[in-house]
Amino acid sequence: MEQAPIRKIIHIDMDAFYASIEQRDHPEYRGKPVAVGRPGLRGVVATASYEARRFGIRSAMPSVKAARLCPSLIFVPNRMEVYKQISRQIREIFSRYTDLIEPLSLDEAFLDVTSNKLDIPLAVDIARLIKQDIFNETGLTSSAGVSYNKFLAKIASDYRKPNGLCTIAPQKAQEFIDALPIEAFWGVGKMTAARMRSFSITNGKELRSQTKEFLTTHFGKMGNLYYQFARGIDERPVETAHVRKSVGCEYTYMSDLSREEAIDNKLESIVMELQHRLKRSQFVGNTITVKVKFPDFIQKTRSLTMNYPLTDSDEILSLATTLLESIEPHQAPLRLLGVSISNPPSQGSTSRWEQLELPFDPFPQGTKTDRFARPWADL
Ligand code: DCP
Ligand code: MG
Repeated sequence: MEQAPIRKIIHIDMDAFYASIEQRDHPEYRGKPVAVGRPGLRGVVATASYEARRFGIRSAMPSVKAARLCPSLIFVPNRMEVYKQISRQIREIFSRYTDLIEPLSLDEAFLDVTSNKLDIPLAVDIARLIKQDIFNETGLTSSAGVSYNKFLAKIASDYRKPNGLCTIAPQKAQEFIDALPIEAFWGVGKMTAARMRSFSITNGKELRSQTKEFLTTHFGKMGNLYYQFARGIDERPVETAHVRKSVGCEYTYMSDLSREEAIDNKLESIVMELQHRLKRSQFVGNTITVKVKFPDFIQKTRSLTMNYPLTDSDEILSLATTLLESIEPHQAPLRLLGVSISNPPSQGSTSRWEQLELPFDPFPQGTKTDRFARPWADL
C-alpha cells in the first residue's frame, strides 16, 4: 500500500484575544491586569491579559473570585463586534496562503499548507509570515504550532504562548508526546483526566503503554483515538467549515400527501426552490437524491449519479419524478418530500505533495500546563 504523504499543518491561536484587543485600543490598559467581562456577582471573566493570568485569573472564572485574586484588576466590557471584525481580518490573512482553513473559534484555526498558494516549502516559514501579517495589520500577537497533524499542531501552538512559534518535527514527536500531561490530549477534559489518573495514566508515555482493548473498554470510541494520539497518529483532515457537500430543499406537510399529489403538484415547486438555492450557493453536483418520510417516520431515499453536473431544472424534475415513483410503498401517504443535489464534480488533484521539511526545533523541557506561570519577562 502506498504510504500517505506527510501533511503540513499549522494551528494559529491569538494570544489573550479579547484582552489584547482591549489593550491595543486602550493604551492605558497596556502592561496591566485586564479581564474582559462584567465585574460583580453575576459577572464571569471571558479572558484575561497575561498580566492578570500571573495572579491566577482564568477564562470562565467568576468575576468576584478574579477581583479577590487581583484587587487592581481592570474589568473591561465585551465588544463582540470588534472581536468578530478582527476574526474576519485574520481569516483573510490565512486565505492568502491556503484555502484549507478550519476555524475552531473566532481566534483559532487549523491550516493545511501541504500545498499552498505561494509554493512555500517550509510550513514554519508560512507560520512566521502569518504571524507577521497578523501583527502588522492588527497590532496583535498570535501563537503558531507547526506539525504533521492537527493534534500536534495544536499542542505546539500552545507550547510557547504568547507570541510563540513551535514546530514538532516527525522525528521528535514521540518524545514530545510521551512527556505531555494527560490533560493535553485532545478530547481529555477534566472528567476523563480524572479517570485516566485513577488508572495511573498521567502522561503520554503511560497512555502509550495501555492496550487498545483497555482504552476502548474504559473510554469507548475515544479510546481508539487516545491510542492513536499516544503514537502521534491523527488522520483527521483540516475541514473547511463552508465546503458544501450538498444543497437540498425539503418540506414537511401539515397533512399527509398522496403520491399523485406529490408528483403532480409539489415536486415542481421543490425543484424550483432547489434550483434557486443551487444558483445562490453556486453549487453543482452530479448526484440527485429524493427523500420521503412516511407518517410512521420511516425515511427512504433514492439517488442517481450522472457523469456530469445536474444543472438543468427540467432534467432535475424529470429525474426526481422517476426516483420518487420508484419508492415503495406507493399507496402510503408522505409527510415529507425533499430533493437534493450532491457530489460536486472533482476538481482534479492540484495538490503537490512533497516531503515535509520541518526544521529541527529543539524544545525545552516542560509542559503546557505551566505556560501561565511563565514570567512576564519571557514575553
Ligand atoms: N473565551 C470566552 N470564554 C471562555 C474562553 C474563551 O469568552 N471560557 C473567549 C475569550 C478569548 C477567546 O474566546 O479571548 C479565545 O479563547 P482562547 O481559549 O484562545 O483564549 P485567549 O485567546 O484569550 O488566550 P490564549 O492566549 O490562551 O489563547
Ligand atoms: Mg487564543
